[in-house]
Parts: sequence; structure tokens; C-alpha cells
Amino acid sequence: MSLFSVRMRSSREEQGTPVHISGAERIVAETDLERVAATFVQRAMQHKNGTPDFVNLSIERVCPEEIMSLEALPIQTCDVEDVEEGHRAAHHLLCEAGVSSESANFAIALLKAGPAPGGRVMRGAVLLDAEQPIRMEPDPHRGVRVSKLDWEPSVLESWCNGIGHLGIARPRVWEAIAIASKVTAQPEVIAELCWSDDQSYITGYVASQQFGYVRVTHLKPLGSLIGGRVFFIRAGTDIQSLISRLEKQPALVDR
Ligand code: PML
Repeated sequence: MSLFSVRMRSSREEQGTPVHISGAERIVAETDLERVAATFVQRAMQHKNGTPDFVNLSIERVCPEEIMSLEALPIQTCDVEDVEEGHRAAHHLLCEAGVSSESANFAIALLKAGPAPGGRVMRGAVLLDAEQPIRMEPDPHRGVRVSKLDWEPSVLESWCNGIGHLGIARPRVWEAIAIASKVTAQPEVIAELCWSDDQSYITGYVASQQFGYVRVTHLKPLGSLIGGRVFFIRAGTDIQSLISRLEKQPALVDR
């Protein structure tokens, strides 16, 4: 059976700069291609942040033998009262997972200020040395974009059924779990810190193989448009090889 990676991203031109509006991706059988592509176009055109100027839809054949099998990270929630408590909780989780206090603090400050030059949001992630707060991604405007991943439909269905009572079985959460599962399955990555750049979404997470996907309910103030992802990597990592796997190797959450 032929499988295809389908990806969509949409943007709008603002003061001469393309601003990201939405994105989505799936790995699907040939028979599902048209339906999924149509859903993505609809998702791009009906986004709450407005109509895009530009929609990029790409379809690429995936070789089934190359697909990395991923286990969904277990999920838990750390309830906090406010941003300060959230940052303390994230710092604690990162340090327990093996990140130095300096790198954890640096990452939190970076996501607070906006990780791209000029305090802007990056589409991709920061790669941060887990011991010393040194950024390792080659392009700080672009970052590293984790891509070519999806859930195996029956696994997603049982995951949704299993956590249905928590009220968080929604695309934002399962897409983030797929990313975190792919990222932390790389032996070079110790942990990930993320919070959204969506001004209405304040829950973020710390992910690691040690603790799984830990949602922290308050990591930024409501109304803030600043967020992003930081991957904490081991010293001596072959950066190009890691980026190539994160961006190009197809991966399916199938367990
Ligand atoms: C959650 O589990 O609720 C946190 C999801 C964060 C997703 C980040 C994003 O949407 O950009």
C-alpha cells in the first residue's frame, strides 16, 4: 500500500513579512489523499486568525520501511495557579530530566521573550545544549521543524477513548504528543519545553522519556502571542543528523 505525507501551512503577509497562520500534517493511504487534502484546505481557509494569502499543500510519497514506530508518551497534568508557578514547575521537571538549571532558565526566558531575532516567534524549535545555555540550531529565524508524523488511526482512537474523561482529546493535544514522542525518542534529546504562540492558549508542556508528556496548565499570560519549542540536546550531538531525522524521517505513533 502506498503511503503519502500530506502537509499544509498557511500564512499572511504583514508589513512585508509572511506570518504563519496554521499548519497540519498527516501520513495517509493513497485512497485517503483527496479527502485529507480537502480537509486541510478547509482548515487553512477557515482559521480563526483570518484568511491566508498563501496556502502551501505538499504531498510526498513515504516509503513504509522508513517509518519510525513511536510509542505515545504517557500524559499527565501539573495544575498550577499562575505563570510563575508554571515556570518553577517546568524548571523543576527539566532539571529532574537531566537539563542544567542554567539551560532550563535560559529556555524559559527565551520563550518568554520570543526566540527568533527581534523577539519574534519562530516556526521551528530552538536546539539548546542541555548543559550550557548555548543555542545549536543553524538558523535562529527558522529553527528546526519537526515533520512527517502522524498517529495510526486505531491507536489515536483508543488514546482518545482512554483520556476522554479528561476533556483534552483534541487535535492540539494529540498533535503535540506526536511531536513530543518523536522528539524525545531521539537518543540525543533529553527533554522538550513548549508553549503555544496562540494568545488564547496558556497550557504548555515539558516532555521527556523519564516523565512522559507533562502538561503545565499555566506557562504564559493570556493574550501573549509569544511561544515556541526548545529541544534540550546532549553535548557532542551531531546536529545535522538530528535535524535530518526530526524534519525528514516519517514517524507514526502506533503504540
Ligand atoms: C496541551 O497539552 O494542552 C499543550 C499543547 C501545546 C501545543 C502547542 C501549540 O499548540 O502550539
